[in-house]
Amino acid sequence: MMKKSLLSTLICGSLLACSTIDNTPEPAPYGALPAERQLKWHEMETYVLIHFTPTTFENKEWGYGDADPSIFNPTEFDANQIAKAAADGGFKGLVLVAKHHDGFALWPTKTTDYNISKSPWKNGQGDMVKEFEQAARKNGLEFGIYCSPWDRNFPLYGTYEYVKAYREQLRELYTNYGKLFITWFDGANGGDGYYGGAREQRKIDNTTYYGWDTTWQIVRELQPDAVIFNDMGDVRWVGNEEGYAAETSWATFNPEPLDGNTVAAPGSLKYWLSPEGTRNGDFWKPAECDVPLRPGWFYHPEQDYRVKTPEYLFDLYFKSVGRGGALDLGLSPDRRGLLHQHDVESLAKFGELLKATFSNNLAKTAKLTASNTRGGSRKFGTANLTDDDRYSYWATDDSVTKADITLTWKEPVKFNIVRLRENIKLGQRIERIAIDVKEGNDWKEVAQATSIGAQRLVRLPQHVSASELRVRVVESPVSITLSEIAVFLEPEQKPTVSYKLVPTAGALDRKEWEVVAVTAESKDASGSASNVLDGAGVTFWSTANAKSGSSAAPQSITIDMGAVQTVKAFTYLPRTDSPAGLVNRYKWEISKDGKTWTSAVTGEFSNIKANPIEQVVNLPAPVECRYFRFTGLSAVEGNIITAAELGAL
Ligand code: FUL
Repeated sequence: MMKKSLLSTLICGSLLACSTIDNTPEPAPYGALPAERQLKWHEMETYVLIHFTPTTFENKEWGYGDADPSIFNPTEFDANQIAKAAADGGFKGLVLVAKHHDGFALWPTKTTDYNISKSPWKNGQGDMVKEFEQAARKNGLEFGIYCSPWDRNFPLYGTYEYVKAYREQLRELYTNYGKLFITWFDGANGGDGYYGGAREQRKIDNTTYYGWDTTWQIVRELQPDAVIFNDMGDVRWVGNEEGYAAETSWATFNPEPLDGNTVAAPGSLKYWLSPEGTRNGDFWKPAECDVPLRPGWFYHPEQDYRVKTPEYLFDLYFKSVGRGGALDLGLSPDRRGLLHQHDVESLAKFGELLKATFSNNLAKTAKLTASNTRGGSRKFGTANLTDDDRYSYWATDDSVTKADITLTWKEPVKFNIVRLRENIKLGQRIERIAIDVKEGNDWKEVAQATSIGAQRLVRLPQHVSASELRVRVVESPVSITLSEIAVFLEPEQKPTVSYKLVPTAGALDRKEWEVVAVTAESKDASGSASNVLDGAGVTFWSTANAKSGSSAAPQSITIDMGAVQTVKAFTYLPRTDSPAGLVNRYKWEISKDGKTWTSAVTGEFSNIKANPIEQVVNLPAPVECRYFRFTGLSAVEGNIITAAELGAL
């Protein structure tokens, strides 16, 4: 060290360039750090996830694995229309579900006959993975692949033979479709399926069955730059399918096994810790916030009017990307093989909103002053905060863990968004910040935020006009290394309209309806059967009983609609506060007189645990009835039955 500084003094004495030599050392990194592939993933921020398989043609969310490949015949399929709509929405990547739980491969794989070559599409000569890859690249999008570990078609699912075939599928996918930015591994696993005609339930131990360490070596070997989406991989599931992280959301995360288990595994960990992550956790595992543009991941014609609005998507952007995660938006081509016009329009307007908001960074016209700059050095000066480089940064001295930056404009500016980024190559350091604006001679605090990391968007509820703005780092365990302060004005703040406010088209009026029988109901009013008709959504019928013992599935509830009606579909709204008692297998029976009953429909509510949205069950043909009896045959958890609302269309 001594020698080095002596040397620089000597050089300084003799050369004019001495003022550019700056020996101020970089701060030491803090905690778990992101890998290069994770840095690239953070920079992307948003991408889409496409579900399109025979399941689309069955109007289901999870194919059972028994659909005849002949139904997969999209007559107007155009990957470019889909990729372009995503690009217009400002998305940076496209992830294709190359194989979903139904086991149908969208590429001509050698590992199973249940694949695209058996479909009439392009006379069995097509490769849909290739078409999506090419369309993505043509539209400037990175490409990624989801290949479901669970396979409800494969005859030998549950044995090692399947694991071998699955690994081979990954090899094919990671070899033939260029560079991937993400490999997506779902947590849903095991259960009922066709399995080559066995039609049975197969349980696997998801902590050991897939041999993830060996399986993921294939990603590292063939796609070293791709992140692995999975709680045990590089990017964690945020723990819900509604697209938001917690208000405080750390990029570091320690997956914890469920009580009674010794190891955490995909689909079997304390996922309720995922929205927030783990402060000072051992692994850099930022959150991916996945959410479909419509209620379901697959296309259903009855959801054509339930497409999320551009304003709703914009709000989700703040709750995902703005909390240091990424937004993964599900798109579902319809049976033509195109995105519905409503989806295209919503994406385009969302893209316009992003552009109109984030293209003019007002911080670039401000003068920035820092209360402390590391070593008084330019290298760590405030100019780094507005240069659009995520890794050049303003830093403080090691002893300084509280500091502020003031932005001053010659004239007052109007804004409502402040974007902050840390140089995450040095870890997630800052604990908490506050934002003040100058009113007259006084500072007024307008916001506080935690967990800055790769990106934190602070969105003020109202436009603010000020010529001075201050960002105060209130708490940090180590010196501060902030790479960006940006300030934006959201053009027009519209109320966030949720698709959830749009009632399901054709819902029958329930004013005259009455619960006339129930096999069991909770003794507490909170679990009363009448809750299924109260329209509240949050209250529910439950067969759980703390005192007298719960009543196990199956359980039924009978409703009198007051008069004979024509019904074309029944609806079940699940509770959303807990997975206990969420029905996954159901039966609906109907009657005209309440005495003679016939079966109307039986089936499965797929994916209800991860995505507890209203389930619409279309009947094979419209029926005339006055009474219906709903039976919850089994539940995803808890062996009780619950229902928040029951209805009919
Ligand atoms: C879930 C799956 O079970 C859904 O079907 C969907 O693919 C979603 C993205 O992940 O867990």
